[in-house]
Amino acid sequence: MESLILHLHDIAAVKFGNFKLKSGISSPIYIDLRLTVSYPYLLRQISQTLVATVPSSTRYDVVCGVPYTALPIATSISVSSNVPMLMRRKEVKDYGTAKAIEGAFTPNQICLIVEDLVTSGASVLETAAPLRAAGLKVTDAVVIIDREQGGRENLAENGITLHPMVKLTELVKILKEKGRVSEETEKMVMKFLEENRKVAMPIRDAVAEEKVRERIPYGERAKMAKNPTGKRLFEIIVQKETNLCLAADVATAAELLDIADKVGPEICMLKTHVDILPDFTPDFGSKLRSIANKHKFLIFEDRKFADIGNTVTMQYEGGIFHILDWADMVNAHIISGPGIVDGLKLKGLSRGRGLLLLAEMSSSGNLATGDYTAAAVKIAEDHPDFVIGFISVNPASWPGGPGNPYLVHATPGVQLAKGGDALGQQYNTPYSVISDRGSDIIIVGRGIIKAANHAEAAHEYRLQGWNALDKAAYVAVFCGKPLPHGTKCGNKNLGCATRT
Ligand code: S5P
Repeated sequence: MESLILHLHDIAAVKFGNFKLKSGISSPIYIDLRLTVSYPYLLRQISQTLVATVPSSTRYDVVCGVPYTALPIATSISVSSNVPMLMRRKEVKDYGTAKAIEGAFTPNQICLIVEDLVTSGASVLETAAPLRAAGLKVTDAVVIIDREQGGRENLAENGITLHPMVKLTELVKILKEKGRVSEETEKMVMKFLEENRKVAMPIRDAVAEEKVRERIPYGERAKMAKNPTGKRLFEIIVQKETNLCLAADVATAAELLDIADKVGPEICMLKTHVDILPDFTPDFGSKLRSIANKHKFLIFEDRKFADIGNTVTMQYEGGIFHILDWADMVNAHIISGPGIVDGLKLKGLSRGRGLLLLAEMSSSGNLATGDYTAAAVKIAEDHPDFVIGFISVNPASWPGGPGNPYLVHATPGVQLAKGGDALGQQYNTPYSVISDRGSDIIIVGRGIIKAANHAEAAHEYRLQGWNALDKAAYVAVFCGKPLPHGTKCGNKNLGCATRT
């Protein structure tokens, strides 16, 4: 390993000086392992050392490199160890086969992730997510250099053991011992690493974190809900152990009903845009209702009403869609003022329907921020019998936090990796939405719709959304009684072996 490190220094893959990092901070050390592709002997040496770094007790059937730097390294491991390789696409194609993972594999095979440099572990997680969604098991990752900035801990939290070939502090020590860097440089680098040990960890606003942590279990919130649909939603989340809503944005009603039946067991809610279905027929509502009853999920027509109270009463009840007859809940903008809630309530309340208010939006440059969001909260709290919650994006950041516990938060713009589309949509991960941003429900559209296997993809999102819940805060739901913070609940989805 020592000779390998000296080689990396020889080719300037590890450099000392004063470098400006992507994050804006100045670093006395710079690592660029992309250079290794120009040195076949080095690539071979790296792959052999990496294979030896993984404990012999660790089993894996395939390897997958984190794009792009680790791709040639994974290829070299694959060729020299005769282990098949998979490739993860960074950009999933929106057409053709739309596969996130290229290569041949069978479900439940174990995939070892190969990475060049780990800081927070985020890129390893971004590669693990689509592998897991495709049915592979990801339990271990091997990396050339661990910067020791929280990556090991972050990955462990996500069920991945990190095997570093060398830690950055060890690497610097070796270079110092071999006379490649001065004592002064060594000290400077060590000081820099110490000071920046936590920079790459997600930094949460302490107040927001506290508010999220104080969240009350869904079971308790069901009891507080003043609207029957809101109550039922919390109950379904608890009973089915899912906080996933499918945004069923598909081409036809036939396709929608088919997906609803397949994905039904995984979701608490199914969201429709009924006006995009060219084959809509008057019996669509009753057909979807019977699937919803069979799998126990609620139907949310994402109608985004925005007009004055009188107009929305007609839009809700009439036209060709008769939304009021089949949708458990709808949503509305508050741009026209509180009269819109009164109008929808006039029709929906006696039928036990509920309403979500758009307090924030996921698209870039949207205007639902600050005072507008605060106004949505006020209107919701003025109508506790009808408004069941919000479409929101970051309720933990609101001045009052996520607010009244009987109100639910459902968040769109969710995919396994952060990013966006070409038309302004912005994506956050299930973990970030539920754990950092304090939401309750993840709304996932293309992340599931574009997957080769809808049910499998939905299952992966369900696990990610559910596991992101603050475990200690939710134990009471499952154990039937409040338990102290940090006590295990016995729920298998929350990582406990037996029910207590
Ligand atoms: O702010 C919003 C509000 C909604 S309801 N941003 C959104 O994306 N939505 C809806 O969520 C949107 O209409 C779509 O149906 C879904 C997101 O789909 P995806 O394919 O981007 O996951």
